[in-house]
Amino acid sequence: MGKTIIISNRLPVQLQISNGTITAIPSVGGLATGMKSVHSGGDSLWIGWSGLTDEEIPKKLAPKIDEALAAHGSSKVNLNAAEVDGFYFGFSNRTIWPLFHYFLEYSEFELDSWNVYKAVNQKFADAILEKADDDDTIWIHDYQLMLVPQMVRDQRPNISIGFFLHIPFPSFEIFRTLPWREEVLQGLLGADLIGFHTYDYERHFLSSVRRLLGMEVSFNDIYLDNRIIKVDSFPMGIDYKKFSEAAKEHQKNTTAQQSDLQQRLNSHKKSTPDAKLILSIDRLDYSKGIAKRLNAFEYFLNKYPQYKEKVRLIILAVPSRSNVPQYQLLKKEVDELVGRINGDFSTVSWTPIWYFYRSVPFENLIDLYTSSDIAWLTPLRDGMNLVAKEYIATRTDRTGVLILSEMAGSANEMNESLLINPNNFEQIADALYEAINMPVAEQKSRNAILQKRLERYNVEKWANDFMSSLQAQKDRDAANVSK
Ligand code: ADQ
Repeated sequence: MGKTIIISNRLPVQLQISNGTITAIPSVGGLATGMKSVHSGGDSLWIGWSGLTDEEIPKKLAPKIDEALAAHGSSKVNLNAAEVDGFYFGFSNRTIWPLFHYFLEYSEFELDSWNVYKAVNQKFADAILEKADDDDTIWIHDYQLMLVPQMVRDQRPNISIGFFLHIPFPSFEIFRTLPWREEVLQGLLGADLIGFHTYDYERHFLSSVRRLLGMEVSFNDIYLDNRIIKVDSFPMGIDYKKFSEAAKEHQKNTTAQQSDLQQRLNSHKKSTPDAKLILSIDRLDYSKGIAKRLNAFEYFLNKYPQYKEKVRLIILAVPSRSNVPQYQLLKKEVDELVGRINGDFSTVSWTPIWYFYRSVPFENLIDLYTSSDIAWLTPLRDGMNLVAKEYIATRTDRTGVLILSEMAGSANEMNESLLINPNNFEQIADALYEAINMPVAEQKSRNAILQKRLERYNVEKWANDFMSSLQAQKDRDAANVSK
């Protein structure tokens, strides 16, 4: 049994350089946590970009960086500023991201950035090939690396390769507009197993394979001349225990131990006992529907004016991809909307929206989840949306209402939440009304079911299911060859 090689755009560690010393800090993100059961001990390696361009790494420190990463089972792919620009900010985030989230009008089809994407994918493939043995298992992640599976397959025809897409795969009618659609599909088909969050994404992908490449597809198998590729859905979970235990600990905090944020949230609740806190947390991304959500909130305040001075919307937006013009425009739009709505509705004792544009530490995330009566997530498209799952996991007394867009992958597994169409303001305003007035017993019975499901299908199970399925695929191939 060989080793496992995981490959993603970014490594699960962050490098910090100060005064000539280097520290590698493990990331706490969902993927890094999820892969813990796969990426542990000495039998796995994670390959990815370190987050620093060649220009940012002082030459004499380069060997030390490699050592620091190796201590975390990681190895870096070197990228210069021009490569990051064309591959990451260019093709990945100006072409694929908008297209796969159905923002066709934002999608740029630039030959130059496509060429950089190809070249950088080859760099990632070369990094794998340099480290991989034939009996290794390779797990490639996400939309930045869709050509890597075939690039590896070309050199190592028998190696086991899995690919997982973290974002939606769009319907054929959208996907077909991509000038390099066949190349992208062929790149993915280098894998033995291709995983998506939902059955719909899987179906869209199979339909594109059939219609654009004319390949034989049966159920969820794609037949090539010499091998069979399996396509399946693996809905990603969260580290349930981490969130629920942090919430339990958090509730034990004495006032002195509480963070400034927790104290403020609590004092707000004490001063206005029938007040409701509505929370939304996302990266600042147009796919998350933040601007529409603000407009819908204004609509709600006008439709149900009795909740003025009673509800407060907390918007926590993490800065993201601020080099891409669409993200800069969105930032401006959200800033202006928050300013206008607060200007129109505020009173001396009430500001309807608290808006934070930053990333917050884990403790504060828990403060927000545990203090909010309602989580309100309205993505226009979202591969999965882990925030919805994290909110439910922290509700240890089972109170709290989740209002979730039906366009999020997680909506498939969270039917007990209030599902809404993010474009339907009437329905959203009514869902907010329903959430505010939902009896506690009903909140608890809905959340009990959700929690049970999330606890069971946690992120570790997700990673293990994917790996077992890849192993089964390898065994099936071996059996076919020996026939
Ligand atoms: P994202 O688009 O980043 O992920 P999401 O799944 O919601 O979206 O994950 C965001 C993560 O960031 C959550 O774990 C959340 O706790 C954290 N986070 C958000 N705001 C934060 C803040 N201000 N401070 C600190 N932490 C914050 C992509 C896809 C998703 C898919 C995931 C996983 O777009 O659809 O669910 O990958 O596959």
